[in-house]
Amino acid sequence: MAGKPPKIPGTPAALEPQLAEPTTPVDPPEAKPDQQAPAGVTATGNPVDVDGARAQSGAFLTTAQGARLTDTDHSLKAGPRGPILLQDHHFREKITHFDHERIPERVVHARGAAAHGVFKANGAATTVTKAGFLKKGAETPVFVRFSTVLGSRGSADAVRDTRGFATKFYTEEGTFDLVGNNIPVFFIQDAIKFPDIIHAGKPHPDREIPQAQSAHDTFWDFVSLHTEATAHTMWNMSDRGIPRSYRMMEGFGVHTFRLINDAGETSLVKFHWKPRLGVHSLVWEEAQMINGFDPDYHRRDLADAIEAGAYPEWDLGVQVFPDTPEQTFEGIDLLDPTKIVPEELAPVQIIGTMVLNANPTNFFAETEQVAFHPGHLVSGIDVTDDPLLQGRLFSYLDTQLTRLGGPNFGQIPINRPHAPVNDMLRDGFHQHAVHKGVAPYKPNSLDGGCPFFAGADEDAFIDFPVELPAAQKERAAARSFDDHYSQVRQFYRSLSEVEKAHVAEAYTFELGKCYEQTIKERQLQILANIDADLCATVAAGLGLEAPAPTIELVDPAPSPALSQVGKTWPVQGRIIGIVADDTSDLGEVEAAVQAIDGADCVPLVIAPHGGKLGGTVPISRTFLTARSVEFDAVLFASPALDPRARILADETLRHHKAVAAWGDGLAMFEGVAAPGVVSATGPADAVSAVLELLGTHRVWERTAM
Ligand code: HDE
Repeated sequence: MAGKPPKIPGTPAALEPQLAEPTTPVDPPEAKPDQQAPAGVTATGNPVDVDGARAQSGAFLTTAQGARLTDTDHSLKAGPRGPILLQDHHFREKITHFDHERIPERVVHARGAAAHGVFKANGAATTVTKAGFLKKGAETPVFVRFSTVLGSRGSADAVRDTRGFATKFYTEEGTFDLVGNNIPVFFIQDAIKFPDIIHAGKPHPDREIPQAQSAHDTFWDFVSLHTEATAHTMWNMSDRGIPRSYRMMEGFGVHTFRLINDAGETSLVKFHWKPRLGVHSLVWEEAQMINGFDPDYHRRDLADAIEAGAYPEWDLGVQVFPDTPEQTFEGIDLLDPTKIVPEELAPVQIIGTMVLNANPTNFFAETEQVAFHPGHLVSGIDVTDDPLLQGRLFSYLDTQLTRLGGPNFGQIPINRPHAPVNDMLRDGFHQHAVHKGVAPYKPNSLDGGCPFFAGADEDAFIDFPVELPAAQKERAAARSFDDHYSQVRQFYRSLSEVEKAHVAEAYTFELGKCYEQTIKERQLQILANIDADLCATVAAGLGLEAPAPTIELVDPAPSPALSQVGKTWPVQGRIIGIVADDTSDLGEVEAAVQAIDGADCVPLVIAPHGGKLGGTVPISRTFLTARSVEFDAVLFASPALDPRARILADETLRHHKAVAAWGDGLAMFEGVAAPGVVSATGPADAVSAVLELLGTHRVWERTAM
């Protein structure tokens, strides 16, 4: 058996080794029946794939050199109570490897979760790009990593922050990375300011607090002095900053890209991911509570949904603009990454769909070691001169050299292209390939002149020969980058009343956490230049005067697509709690469980104790382990015999979640007449009412209780 190692059953396609291994792998010896790995279950109760990639391969524990071991629990000592001997190679190898298990976390986007999937093109993009993976019916394996930006690797998921949305397409023409965010604008217009915004957002350098938050003086100091951050900050303060789930987020390429079609014609485009489940958010108090009760909330949600077969899906779309010398559209500078083009002006045209259908097998190997780069482009997709994108094209490889310990991280399984690689890059730390030949240079005659150049008709990536205007060297930005307010006003005024209220609360909360009066006042001035009502509400909350605007406020047409409220969406995968106790009618509780399950939602029975209700209905949570924030809606089949059930009901009401009760449970809401509080005739009625309410995500008409 030479070259390619055998496929391990159950290995996702993305993990299949693509490069020849340095040595020919040898199958482990056949295990004796009593040495088989035990059949197991995962944390969520599904069977562990013991024979596949999840298993420890082979029957015997060995050293890294393959020597079989009889003991790994005792170090080699001079007698049972004596000192450890330096000759204990196994001890030193085990501890040394452990000592070096951690690698530096990402300088930003350190906290993330990822999944494998597949992207299927519908062919609509072929008029604008020759990229093979966007041709009709093409199916491409993908790996997607979602992340927060500011927090460290162990920080909580539901913080107020931007979310990364990075997708690796393993295309046949090389890897294409779409390294985007869930917010379509960025804080800065030039990459040289990235260290400034990140230093301002990260914890204070003296005490290293606060972790994973923007509610502190250095962040607001910077953004109040640096008004080009106003648009992104507004998006952060909106509900977009606290997504309900990675599955319910939009994704944006942010920059404008240039596409090239078969005829050599170019278009400018912005990429959008549209989640099939809609865009939904948490409410702020709920998010804060989640960070205590379940800091892994988003990570767990993604993995559980995929494990349960509720595969999240996104449509990929593009806004297409003519590639004119000005690179503007309807007066909007397409090279300014703090601006959007409203969807009403340029509709998002869907070019394919992505489904995430497999969890990573090993977090470190895949989620931690994956390396994205906006410069990973394929034939038919090129960059523009957006000064933020230009700087990013330098930064990613640079940071990965340190983070992944040298220049060969492209050989790590998750980073290996699925297209053949023939790159003449040689040697370096962690070189895994055993390259053949004597002439890793071009031109050569000793290796027969190999490898050869590809022509344009062989899917070669060709930098598009963009004509550059005559210019002089200078440190400057285009004048069109100077408008920092009008689109922010448009965003705010396109929101529904409830979303506007959330924005005002978020600014009031964050500025209320600042100590410096001047920072608050400076930020209020910025709000005055966006909207008088918003400024007045925040000023009142801070106990300060609302200043008058310093600019003339223009009124762009609202863009309804910016609001996430007012539509109905599929409810698959939503989590519905059922509060019951030993006095509840078990048949009815079971009927509720089945009705919820039948709607592809997740029923979780909450009871005073663990085990089974009446010996038959499995209990998922007790009043000790449950908290309202875990559920999208709650049903009550029993009254609040325990004060914690009362708290559950109160929080559910306060967070605008649907609730329903029947039978004895009706006692929970006696005298409460509010929208989304359903007095049902029985479990079927309760479940169908709650499912309908969930279609709009939350009962926003109910004022906070
Ligand atoms: Fe990044 N960014 N970024 N960024 N970015 C990184 O690369 C950087 C920006 C984004 O899940 C780093 O490998 C600069 C915009 C995502 O692994 C680093 C600038 C957008 C991820 C880096 C930006 C992003 C990163 C850190 C200003 C949305 C996580 C670790 C010019 C379009 C990818 C790494 C993952 C990660 C630099 C701005 C998205 C340091 C210099 C704008 C989703 O290279």
